Amino acid sequence: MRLFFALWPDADAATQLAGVAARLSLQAPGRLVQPRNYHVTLAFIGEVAESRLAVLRQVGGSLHAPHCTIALDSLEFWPPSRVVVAAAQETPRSLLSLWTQLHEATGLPHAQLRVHVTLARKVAQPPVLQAMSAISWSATNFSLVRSETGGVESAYTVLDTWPLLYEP
Ligand code: 2AM
Repeated sequence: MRLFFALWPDADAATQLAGVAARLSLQAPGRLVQPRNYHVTLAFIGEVAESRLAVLRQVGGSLHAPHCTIALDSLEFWPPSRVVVAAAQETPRSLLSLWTQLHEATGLPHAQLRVHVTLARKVAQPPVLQAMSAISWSATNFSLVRSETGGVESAYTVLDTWPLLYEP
């Protein structure tokens, strides 16, 4: 099974992101991601045996980070992965802490965290991108998610969700 840890924007932020995506003029084979699939990947685990699931659930449940506001404020084309993303120019400290904990606990290499939501995939030609106003939401939980590829778009199933701590 193919797994990753991620967080989902709330409904209002997803609607605003869909509005930004709708204004992209993409050429084939570029295609928009369905708004219900918008997410911020925290750690991509990849293909693992089902027997590893229990360990990953334990990892998720053992982590502690405060909740935070995510502000996506930069529309970007990333040629290597052929995606258009709404990215955050500033990474919330608590998300960086969660990302670091996740990578240490799972033994994943520490690349660099660039908080983003992918809005379009298979984008071959650099699209004209407008500046975007910040789209923010309060991230209060994160999830372990199963990804099933094979359809036009991956199907995601949330397997478990854990809270980010409220610290007034
Ligand atoms: P994304 O976060 O930039 O959109 C589930 O497949 C999610 O994990 C996708 O959203 C995807 O990119 C991210 N992902 C897929 N393959 C990856 C890889 N090899 N390394 C890092 N992230 C990956």
